[in-house]
Amino acid sequence: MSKAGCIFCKIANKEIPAKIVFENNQILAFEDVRPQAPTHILIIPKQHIEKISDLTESDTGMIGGLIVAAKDIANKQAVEKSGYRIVLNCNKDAGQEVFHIHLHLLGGRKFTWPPG
Ligand code: DGP
Repeated sequence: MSKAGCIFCKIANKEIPAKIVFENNQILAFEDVRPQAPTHILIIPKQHIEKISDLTESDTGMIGGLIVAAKDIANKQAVEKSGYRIVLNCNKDAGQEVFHIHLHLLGGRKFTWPPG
């Protein structure tokens, strides 16, 4: 389930600290250490999966759970009315730095489109 050396597995296992905003059996959400917006939360599965392109059919429920958790957290952080963005980077061209699947929940400012 966990991968040695993975920073997000270490956060999920409470081996290194993070500002946790939500947790259940499958999912952990915590503040991004380099926030790009007033609200910047990372939502991860506790199970180690490196990237979106590694998902299989059996991960459908888990991925859906990440999005529902993001919606609930957005409500709690009071950004649902102003709006928010959910970002999921896959691989190098998208800027994925940490190879453990994570949603970025970004809110509290206006975002541009197309993204950079
Ligand atoms: P990505 O580029 O999509 O792989 O985003 C990785 C994000 O993870 C980036 O916004 C910074 C954040 N991050 C990296 N290391 C840590 C950490 O140790 N703690 C926390 N809270 N966030 C981290």
